[in-house]
Amino acid sequence: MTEAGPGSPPRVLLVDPYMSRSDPMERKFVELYPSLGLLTLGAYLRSHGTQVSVVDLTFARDASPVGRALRTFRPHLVGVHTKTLTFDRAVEVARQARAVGAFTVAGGPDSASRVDTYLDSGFDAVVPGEGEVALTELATCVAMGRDPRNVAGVSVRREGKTVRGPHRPFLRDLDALPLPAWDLVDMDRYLGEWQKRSGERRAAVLTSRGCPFDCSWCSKPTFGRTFRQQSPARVVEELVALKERHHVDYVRFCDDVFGISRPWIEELIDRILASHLDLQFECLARVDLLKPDLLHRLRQAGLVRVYVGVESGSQKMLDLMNRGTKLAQVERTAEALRREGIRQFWFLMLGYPGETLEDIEATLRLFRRFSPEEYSVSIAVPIPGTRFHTAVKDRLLGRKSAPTRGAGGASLLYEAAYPESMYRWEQARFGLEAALGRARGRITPKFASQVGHVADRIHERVATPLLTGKKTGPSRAR
Ligand code: B12
Ligand code: SF4
Repeated sequence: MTEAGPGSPPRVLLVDPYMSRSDPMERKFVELYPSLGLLTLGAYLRSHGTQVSVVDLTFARDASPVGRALRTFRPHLVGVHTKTLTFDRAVEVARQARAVGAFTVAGGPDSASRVDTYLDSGFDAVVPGEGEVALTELATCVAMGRDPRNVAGVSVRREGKTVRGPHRPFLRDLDALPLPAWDLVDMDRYLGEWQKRSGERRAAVLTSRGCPFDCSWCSKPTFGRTFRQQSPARVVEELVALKERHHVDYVRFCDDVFGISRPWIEELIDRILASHLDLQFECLARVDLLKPDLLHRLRQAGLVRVYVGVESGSQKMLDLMNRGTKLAQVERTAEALRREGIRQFWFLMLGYPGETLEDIEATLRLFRRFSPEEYSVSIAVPIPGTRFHTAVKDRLLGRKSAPTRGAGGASLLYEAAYPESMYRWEQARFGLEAALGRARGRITPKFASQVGHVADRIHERVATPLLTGKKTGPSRAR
């Protein structure tokens, strides 16, 4: 292991193994931002006297920058950010790092939900929760040559068994975290890519950690059901820094749910307006929180696009998912968004247990009625650790999850009410509805109605009997 002398600071190399070039679908669909987890870890480590370098493979042609950094920076510890999609590359980075004597640590959503797999695959340790303090302590411990097994929040292997360090409490005060270390990655490259794609210089900002809601299919391995947020003043400080240092003019708020507290969001709006930042922004929010008067104020502050988890047009399904939202709230929000001219991106889900073809029809009707500008309709993925997974674990099909969001790509992973081909067909029907919605103004309403009518007949008379062996009820009114 590379030893640190007394007084010489630990050297930590952080790696994001995500490579946007490796998959053409990814390049098309994934919006590129540097990992906020790594930028915050980097900033925190530095503020505690650690030397930090980051290898971000997002734009790399191959993984050779890792080897170069190992040779020139000679880290004591190599920390790898993990997502399911990048598992193989993460393991390869760990192999290279261990070969030069560095201690290897995995952190981030994938390793948080399968600690043993990462330890089995050659990592020396996993930090399954919040990383800032745990990694800082671990780096010092490793650089001093001490045994890391007692560092809180760290899991290691001893004699073939996983040893979990003591429990590490979550950070209480997110305002105490330094600003993300944007200088550790190639921000100009990210912003330049955005400028080419959309004309804006876009950056990601996180104002809170965790989510207090409890949807049955949602996996929250890192922050669980905790909820902590920065003060509105601290958020604006970050926005100002992005504007001044990187000329950012568009922000994606990456919170699981943006603006959970009404007084908080009102204060943030006041501060954004008072600081004359002239930024546009987008966020992900819940229909029960997006009241029309709030949306009006958010638009004045710069909100131009919202991701909303509509999920289903059937109240029965929303209740089964423990979503905690009402169809009336979906309708109210969709109308208000349209009135305000804010783009809406709907997340919809098919195949959740209990869903019938009638429920899918209800979702399609809702979709047709509001015609959101953007949408994704995915097949429900039972993620280990969720109530949904527990409910279907005897019916799992033994396939691997495809962890993409892209074109609703994930396969059917459990024995649902209908075969996967039926859900694929339903996805195609949403695609047709979306295309008809987009063509509005260019084709006559009569033509759109005729096309829809033909598609409905095919659905009722051909597709449903063929794919499910069942007949559907009477056709829907268009
Ligand atoms: C914002 C976001 C995005 C943004 C920005 C991504 C980015 N570059 O960071 C966009 C929209 C681009 C995106 C894309 C994707 N995302 Co995303 N995304 C999120 C989201 C909502 C927040 C991530 C975030 O910033 N968190 C805040 C930071 C502070 O937390 P963190 O990253 O977890 O880091 C902390 C700890 O995990 C730990 N930690 C993290 N890394 C490391 C490393 C070490 C060594 C250590 C010790 C600790 C440590 O310490 C950090 C600080 O406490 C999460 C959901 C969530 N709540 O986490 C999903 C999530 C991370 N995304 C997910 C997925 C699947 C994707 C995509 C693969 C989807 C796709 N194909 O279209 C792509 C991959 C793109 C990429 N560059 O990696 C999944 C990952 C699931 C999995 N097991 O892999 C998540 C968990 C959502 C979900 N539940 O499905 N995403
Ligand atoms: S789906 Fe969204 S609102 Fe529901 S628990 Fe997960 S993060 Fe929270």
